[in-house]
Amino acid sequence: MIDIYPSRISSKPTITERKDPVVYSPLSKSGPLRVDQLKSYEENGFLFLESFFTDAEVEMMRDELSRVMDQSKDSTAKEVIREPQSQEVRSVFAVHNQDLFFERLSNDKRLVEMMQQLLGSDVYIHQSRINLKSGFTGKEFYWHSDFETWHVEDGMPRMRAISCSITLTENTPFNGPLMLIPRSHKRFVSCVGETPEDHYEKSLRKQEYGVPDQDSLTLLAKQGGIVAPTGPAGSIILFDCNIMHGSNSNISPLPRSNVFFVFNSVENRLVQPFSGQKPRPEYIAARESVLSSL
Ligand code: 6CS
Ligand code: FE
Repeated sequence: MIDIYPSRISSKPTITERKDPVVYSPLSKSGPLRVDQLKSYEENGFLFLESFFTDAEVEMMRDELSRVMDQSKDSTAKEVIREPQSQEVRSVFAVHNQDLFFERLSNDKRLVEMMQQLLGSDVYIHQSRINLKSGFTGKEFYWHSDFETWHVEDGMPRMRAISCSITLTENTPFNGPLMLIPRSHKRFVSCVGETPEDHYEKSLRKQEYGVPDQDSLTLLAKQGGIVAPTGPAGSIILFDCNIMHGSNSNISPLPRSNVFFVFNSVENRLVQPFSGQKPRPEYIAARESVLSSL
């Protein structure tokens, strides 16, 4: 397969145009999202749906979150990722496979139908994770495009996947909310540096390869600005797989947690990683357990 989004190959970074649609269904096709929402998603690369879930649903999600957290604290499971310089839990991967509640949530009809509308096909979960950013000690996620990693390390062929981040705590300007560069999803920033073997063992704690250069980030931010949607727990941020995003450390006393489901089109299943290296494990990038969510 020809690599139309080469990255980590050249010694110089480049910015090229996106070669894929953003919204795959015609705007006239009915679905849960309104035409103005589809247009805004297409233009900016994300949608913020404030208070999407009810208070009762949020309450349940929080209980489940505490349960998963308690289980993870002393766990040696590979799905549990710890902070770079401490033993605090940073992320728990594949929650949709290990936990019935999160499995059901990942199949929530309201979510799945929005994804099918945006991606113009049936969908499946490519990756899921809970991210925890404790008050005072939760660490940052540096700027990145998820697609850059999923393409190079997982063999995701095209930009036809969406992250759905459900906030489990209030997101304020102070507790390290997700920051996005609007419109950056229409450009592909190829990164410099070869991918080390088993890169994920480090990168999920702190990413050092597949990191965009400062000139490209400056240009994208100059053109699109930076936004950080804030709002109550139970809100959703849908964002394109190629949008540039990141988040700051959390030195506020308030924790910030969210659960992420990445939906990929069934027409965009993983092939061999474009780095030529061995694929990352199933709990980070689903290639075998690809079930239709219908
Ligand atoms: O490597 C990955 O797949 C993950 N890493 C980051 C920083 N974001 C997306 C994804 O969850
Ligand atoms: Fe990311």
